[in-house]
Amino acid sequence: MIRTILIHPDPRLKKSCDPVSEITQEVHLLAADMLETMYDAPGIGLAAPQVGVMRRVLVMDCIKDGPPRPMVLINPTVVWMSEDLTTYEEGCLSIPEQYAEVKRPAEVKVQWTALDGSAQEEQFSGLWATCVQHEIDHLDGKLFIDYLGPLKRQMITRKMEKLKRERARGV
Ligand code: K1U
Ligand code: ZN
Repeated sequence: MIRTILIHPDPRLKKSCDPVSEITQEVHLLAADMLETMYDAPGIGLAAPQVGVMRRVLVMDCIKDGPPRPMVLINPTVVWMSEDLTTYEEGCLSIPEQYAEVKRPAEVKVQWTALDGSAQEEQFSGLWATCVQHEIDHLDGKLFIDYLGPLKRQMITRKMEKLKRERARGV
């Protein structure tokens, strides 16, 4: 089922999420819905708070060409980050059609729990590293615009407020 993606500003996008304590059928359904929602958008990642669920779950697939690699990360934590940084022009499904350069560690090692309950660890680089950090930020109530200066952040927030007013009026 495709879920509705929350648009900034929304208080749920500013809150830190709670860890998943047990991988229930509900978590399996959430992950399946999040992947469907992400591919439909389309996007390369999605975090549970973006669909209004305040749990530490994210999905991503940064494969551009070739067979898809849908990933579900439960309770992800960054256990190592590279000193070298990389800049990427990021977007966000909760901030449609707005893009800005964000500087982040070029490589990160992440540990998480998979849907089958197994412990996982992987070192990400390139777009995968940028995406996983963007999604973990969502789980901590942080958006990519929080890395920008106050003027640019305010300008984007005003555009999103206008977009939400228009959508509410059915424009
Ligand atoms: O979390 C999100 O809002 C999803 C976001 C992830 C992301 C994008 C860019 C850098 C870091 C993280 C998106 O997927 S925005 C859409 C997007 O980037 C895209 C859409 C279609 C094809 C390729 C990329
Ligand atoms: Zn986002």
